[in-house]
Amino acid sequence: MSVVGIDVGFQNCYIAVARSGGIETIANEYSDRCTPACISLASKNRTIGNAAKSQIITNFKNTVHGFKKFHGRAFNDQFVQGEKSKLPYSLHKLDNGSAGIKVRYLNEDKVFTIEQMTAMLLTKLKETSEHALKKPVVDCVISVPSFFTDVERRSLMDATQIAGLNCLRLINDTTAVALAYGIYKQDLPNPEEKPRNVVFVDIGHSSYQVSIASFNKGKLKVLATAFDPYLGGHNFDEMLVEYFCEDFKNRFKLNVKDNPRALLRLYQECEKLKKLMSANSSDLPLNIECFMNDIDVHGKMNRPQFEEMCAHLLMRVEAPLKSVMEQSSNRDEIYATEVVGGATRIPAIKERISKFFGKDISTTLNADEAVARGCALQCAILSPAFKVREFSITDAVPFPITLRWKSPTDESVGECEVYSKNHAAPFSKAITFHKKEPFDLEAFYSSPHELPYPDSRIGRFTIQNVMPQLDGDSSKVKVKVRVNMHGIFSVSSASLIEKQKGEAEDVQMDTEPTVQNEGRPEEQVGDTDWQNDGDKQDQGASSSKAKSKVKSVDLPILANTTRQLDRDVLNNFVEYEKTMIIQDKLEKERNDAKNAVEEYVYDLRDKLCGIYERYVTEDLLFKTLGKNWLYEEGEDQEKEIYQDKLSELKKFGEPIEERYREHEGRPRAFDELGKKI
Ligand code: ATP
Ligand code: K
Ligand code: MG
Repeated sequence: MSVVGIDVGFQNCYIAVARSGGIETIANEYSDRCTPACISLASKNRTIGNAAKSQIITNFKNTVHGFKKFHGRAFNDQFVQGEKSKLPYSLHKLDNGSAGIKVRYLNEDKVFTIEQMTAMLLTKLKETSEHALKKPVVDCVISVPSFFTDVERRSLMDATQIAGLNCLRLINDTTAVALAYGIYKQDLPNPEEKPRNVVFVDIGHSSYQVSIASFNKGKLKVLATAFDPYLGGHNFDEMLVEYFCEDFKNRFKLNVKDNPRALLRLYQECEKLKKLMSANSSDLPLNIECFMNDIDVHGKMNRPQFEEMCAHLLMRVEAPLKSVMEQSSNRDEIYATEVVGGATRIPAIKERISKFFGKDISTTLNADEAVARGCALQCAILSPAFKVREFSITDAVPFPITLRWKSPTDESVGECEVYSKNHAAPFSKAITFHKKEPFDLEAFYSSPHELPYPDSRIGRFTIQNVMPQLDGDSSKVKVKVRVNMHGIFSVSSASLIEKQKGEAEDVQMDTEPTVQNEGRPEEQVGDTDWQNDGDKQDQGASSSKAKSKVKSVDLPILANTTRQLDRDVLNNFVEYEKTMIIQDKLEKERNDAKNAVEEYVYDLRDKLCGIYERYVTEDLLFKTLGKNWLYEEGEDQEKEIYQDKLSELKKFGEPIEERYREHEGRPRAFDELGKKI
């Protein structure tokens, strides 16, 4: 079983794996531990990660990046519409209303769903980890922003399935960081002692997350979370880009915004400049050669000026910190503030955070890799194949969840907040209803105004096959709901408790439903959403009512969750991803075959003019190869053609090589012989 943790960032992805020596982050084929969240589609294949990033400008319409926050979003969503005009590639409205991405792939116009795009990225990360571990990778833990709602989480889970991964847990970014922080700490307070409270801050390229967690030996509990989903390093790049667009318009009469390529280049240069400013407070140059209309542009910027124009962004650093402290009652007892995420390297951001807490911030964790490491640690904990220190993780529900019930005939409607804000998660609850007929449960987020998502509905769950008792009374229906390991809400099971003849009446009419905490669901590997744990229900029911024999019958549940991908559609995507993987593999083999010809030709040409010179009378190579075969007819051929060409060339080259070897070997053989005699 593989033990892999993946941080799927808006801009940067990291992979950590568990090996016998511990957790380590691994590098891709470019010896880079960061894999850009970037996919480039082309006429013969797709490239993903570093190779795709280098296509951002040259193949801008078909090079897709910055799509993570479109998960679970409708095309008409305000956020999507707002971003749309800023993207170099096109968004497209899918039949189900979701936002898709339109690109040119294999010489055809093609629309991919966001799930498919993330799956492509995951395929790449899977391959990188398989290469490092030298075995197939299926099981993994993946990070997710703590503010992602159910729809977004389900969408990400679908992406993992398309990529052929079995995601054991979607873990919140800051919770993964908390785990990476706590698990190695030897000096955590004992279970009965006052816990140690630590604030975790992660500011990435697209968003800002904060959490406060309390630690005791062997456990961590997230007390509260807060966020600004729309504040990250990207906003700071944008300010610089705006500034230079204006500057270049004035000084060079250039309209950068009309030229997507130039704009993308400017973004890249501004990001570099932003990073340089983190280490330098003096004037720094920005020079781009042949920027637009063959004009070289140059400008400059310094840190104070940058901070001034980003003042409105910097002002937003405080709110989530304030919120997280207000939500937890331990505001005076913060042991440390640990910061991660690339954007926390901006000095003014660091200053704001430490000013808020009135003390220095800690940077003991690796700002780029802590999330991935935490994911790998969580995977190791969940894996039966790996021995790790016992460590229990209790996360918090970010948005309160309400359940509303109604029957099709009777008018009675009721509702109850089943998960309050910061309620422990994962967590199961049993709710008892008294019903005579099937009924609907509607789950939704209780406070839409604090939701960073436009739709507060989670889903409708119909409890089917409910019937009255033989005597006409309402039946007792026990419904189990839970927030699972991924932070996703579900109605996990329902059962009808049948009253046995002649038994004491314990079902009352018109009683209010009762909610009972069941606590932590077992952290089982491969925890499926809709599995029916009816057996456990049976036991629970009979043990709690020892004297009256009750029989319970499992009831089917019809789940209709918001924006859920159809199973058939998902299966098609799984197959299509496999097809694309094969296509990429074939294209790679074709290219390798072409490169082999090229390499052989160059090598032989070199030698024909050098060491082989006296073994050939005429330049046969050109006869064999044709003058510029590789650049003309041989420019774009099937793999087999290249392989044939290589054999043909070798038939010509190898005898020459042999003659050369034979000749070169001869004097030495005599020498040796001579010595012996
Ligand atoms: P998200 O967490 O929002 O999904 P991410 O995980 O991909 O995004 P990170 O890798 O944590 O993001 O951070 C990337 C951001 O950090 C980029 O905006 C990058 O420019 C910025 N960054 C990295 N190094 C520095 C630096 N030295 N100074 C300023 N900004 C930096
Ligand atoms: K990251
Ligand atoms: Mg991140």
